[in-house]
Amino acid sequence: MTHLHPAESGFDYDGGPTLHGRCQRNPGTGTDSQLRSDRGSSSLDHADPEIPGPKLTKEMTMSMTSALLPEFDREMATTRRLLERVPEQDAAWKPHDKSMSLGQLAIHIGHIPAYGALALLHDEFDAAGSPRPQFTTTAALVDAFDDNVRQTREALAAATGDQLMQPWTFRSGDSVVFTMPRAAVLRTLLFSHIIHHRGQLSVYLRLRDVPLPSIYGPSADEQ
Ligand code: NI
Repeated sequence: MTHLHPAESGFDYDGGPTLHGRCQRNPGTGTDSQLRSDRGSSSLDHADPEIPGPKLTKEMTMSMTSALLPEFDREMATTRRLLERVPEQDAAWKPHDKSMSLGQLAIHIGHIPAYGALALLHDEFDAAGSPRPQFTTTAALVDAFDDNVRQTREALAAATGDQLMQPWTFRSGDSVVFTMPRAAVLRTLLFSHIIHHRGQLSVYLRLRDVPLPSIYGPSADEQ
């Protein structure tokens, strides 16, 4: 069953992003190693007139990434604690006919971290024809999540102010779903998105009698 986001122009962006999918590489950012080597010489003291928003000084950029990284690490660690408890035998279970199955929800959460690297290293992402990964095992789910987290953390640690303020587009073929500065994409498509679905997952797990870890505070099962 397809998981839709009607608020986003009826477009489903839950197909599961892949870092090697149908996205446009940002010619200005180059490879990961180029990103790191270019960082010191990246021009942060002048703004591209086509880029909206304030100029970012090097200090402002560092404060943005130094604020985002601890949040990223904490949220991903919490999310992982829920994903590793997904009971494989209940993968097809769903709380309502209109709901995603537990397996679909878990695999979607496992892929959301990939949006960070996609947002930072590419100009846009085209979800049309993007492969939809299927739940197989909990171990494979956690492995995919770890890989996506690692790649996004690397990109985030190397991010420059220019990158964070550049516009980024999510499209489905010819249809543009949204265009926002990369910093806003990280906030919505990565952080808010995964926290939203993690909340769903916590309810699914409770309904399957799986003991819950603490999330923002102690659960009924763990302090
Ligand atoms: Ni979603």
